[in-house]
Amino acid sequence: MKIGIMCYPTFGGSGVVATELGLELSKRGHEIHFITYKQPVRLELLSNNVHYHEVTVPEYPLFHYQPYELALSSKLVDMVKLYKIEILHVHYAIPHAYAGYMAKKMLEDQGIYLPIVTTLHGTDITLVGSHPYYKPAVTFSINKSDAVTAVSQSLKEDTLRLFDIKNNISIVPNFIDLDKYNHDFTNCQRDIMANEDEKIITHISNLRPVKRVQDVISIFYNVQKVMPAKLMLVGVGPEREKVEIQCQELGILDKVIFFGKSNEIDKILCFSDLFLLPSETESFGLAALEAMASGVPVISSNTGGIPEVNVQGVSGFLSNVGDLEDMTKNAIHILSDENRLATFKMNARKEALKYDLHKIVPQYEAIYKDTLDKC
Ligand code: GMT
Repeated sequence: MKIGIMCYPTFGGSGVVATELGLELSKRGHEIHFITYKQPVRLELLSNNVHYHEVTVPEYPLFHYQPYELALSSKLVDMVKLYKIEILHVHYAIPHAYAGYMAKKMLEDQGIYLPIVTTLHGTDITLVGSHPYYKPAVTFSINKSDAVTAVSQSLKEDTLRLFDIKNNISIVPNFIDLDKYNHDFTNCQRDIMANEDEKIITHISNLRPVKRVQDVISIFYNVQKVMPAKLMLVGVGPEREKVEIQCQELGILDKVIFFGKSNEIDKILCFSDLFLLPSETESFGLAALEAMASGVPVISSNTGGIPEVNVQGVSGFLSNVGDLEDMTKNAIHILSDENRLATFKMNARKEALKYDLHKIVPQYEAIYKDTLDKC
């Protein structure tokens, strides 16, 4: 199939999923066309089957807001005609599902039918999409998609609760390339980051308020009072300055390593002992799955789709949002006993196997085929 993929090119979960999906589909013989404003961060272009089409928005002083959706749908129309793209998969409803629909209508005018598969990822529904300013457009574009998927049962339920949806929503969970995280743990270069007796705790996110990064610092602060430990904080975002000040005030700045953006997540996870994800809301928690695939147990909140990924008492523990006492207790429980830690590490990896990309990507292929057959 010739498949167009529209996504955010950044480090965010939806962009990562879209990119990994496109790359795997290309390995399975499909021709993939990424259409977005910057080359996606995890995109490897050294493949015959992968193309990247950049959307540029010329600045014009009249516009207070530059019309990205217009440029996106125009680019899409051109690329569909040029490369004979058969189906479009949009990741993150805003504004991709809307721009896709506009392109579809323009193409229809020229006798070309372009079916659209929309994948909902989380904040496009729970935080941003349900805002009254966007809701009518988001509802419309979900209902006008030829197929709709959500990354968890929880996100499907949120979508049906928050929007008036007439379309069926299939659940296709996020997935992981297990080979990427299949470490030889003797080679992790752990000694670069910490002393032998220190436990390594990690958090990876876009450091937005929804991630509750201050809770990460508080949990780490409590843990390092009981045992030697270091915190790896990966990602950039608006909470960074606040948490730096928090670390300074708590006197733990020397124990926290701020990585910023990183393309070496697999290496960082390789030497991690525990992953923290205390988010306010999380439709899936791809970062937790990446940690589990690396054999890193997860201490998380029990919100949204996280309980579908992190299994209580098996791959880690879940607590109510903001229950720092419980999260600290659970973290210490896992880290304080080497045998227990080893069991949790093994279980985490085992749970992650359920999300092997070889099991999940064919589900998307089946949806594309089904959608094309119906046209
Ligand atoms: O985590 C974020 O804030 C980024 C956001 C995105 O769309 O890029 O992530 C959402 O999609 C991910 C991939 O499907 C999910 O794993 C995340 O749970 C989800 N984030 C939230 O729901 C907050």
